[in-house]
Amino acid sequence: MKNYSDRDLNAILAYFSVAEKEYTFNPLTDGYINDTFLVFEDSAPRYILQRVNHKVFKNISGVMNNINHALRNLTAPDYSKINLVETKAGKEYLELHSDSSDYWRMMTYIDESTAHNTTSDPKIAFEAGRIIGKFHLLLENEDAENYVDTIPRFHDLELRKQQFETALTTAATKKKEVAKSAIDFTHEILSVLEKINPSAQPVRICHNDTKLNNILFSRETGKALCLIDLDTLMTGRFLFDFGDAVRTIVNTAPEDEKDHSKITFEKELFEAFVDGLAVNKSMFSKKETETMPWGAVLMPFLHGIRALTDYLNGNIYYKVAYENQNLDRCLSLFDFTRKTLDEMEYMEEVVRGKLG
Ligand code: GN1
Ligand code: MG
Repeated sequence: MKNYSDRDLNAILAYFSVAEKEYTFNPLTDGYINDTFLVFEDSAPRYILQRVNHKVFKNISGVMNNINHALRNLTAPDYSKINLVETKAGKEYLELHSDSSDYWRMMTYIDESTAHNTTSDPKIAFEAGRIIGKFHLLLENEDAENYVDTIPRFHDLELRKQQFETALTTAATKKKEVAKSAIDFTHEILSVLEKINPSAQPVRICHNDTKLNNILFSRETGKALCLIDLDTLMTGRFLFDFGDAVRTIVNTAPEDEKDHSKITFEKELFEAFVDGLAVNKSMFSKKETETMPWGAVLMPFLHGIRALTDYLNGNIYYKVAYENQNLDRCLSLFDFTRKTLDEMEYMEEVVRGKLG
């Protein structure tokens, strides 16, 4: 990411409706797409400031429209509300044009909150399930017409397959050799997953990136508070949110773990997560509970094929810290895909028992 000084960032903040003073900033570097900063006022964290990646999110007003619509509903005694901070001109985001176009937005920070990249604690897995269910319950009656498809076909396997195949035709032979096992695995799993048809599932307003570290928890009580990173909030199918949660909660290793012996499918965490979902189980239709476990295979695979495609394309989509990071992420995601596929029957039984 570009290096921003506190002075640069204070100049950005001056466009927003906040008290004019000297703020300090901490970059949050876990995301792969946007540039994110925690904003401190008198040494206390107060806001999140983000520069939105315009190459990925081409329709920023669509993204902000979706967030705005959802935030009106995403509030309850057991769901913390996030507020957008408007610009002084009364807009939800700031558009700056110099050498390139820059888009910035700001929101309130939830006090005394924390996030986890991974967990081995079933209480955290339960809370994650509970808050994801709550998020869906709060958005259940939303009119899909009000939401813009900001990244069309985001979790569409057919699209990701086409992009992968295009990348194969242009990638250097050397790269294809290095990635051979990943390429072979892709062909193998595509033939398995082509049988599932998410479009037959009911449409819901989904978060579409329900990684564990997109959930805020209270430092004090350990309860889940709300979901953050609402950029990909748009229509989807519940199995997407189920699968992204499983891949980051049930596996105790980070998503780019190179030592695959550390990548595990932890049944205790899976069951705790599904118990958390069961708090709002009346929301799920039979059709959804039947195919939900496939989400746990589909999502790590989709992220894996996307990372592989980006590796073959020369790392043009995700931020990478080193040349082969996308390939390492892909191999790790594929390893977990294999592990969830091995647990399909088990997952079906648990989901049927707890949500059916
Ligand atoms: C990207 O930047 P971040 O972490 O919010 C990606 C997600 C992936 C994630 C990591 C718009 O999200 O789909 O889950 O990396 N978001 C987009 O795997 O591509
Ligand atoms: Mg995201």
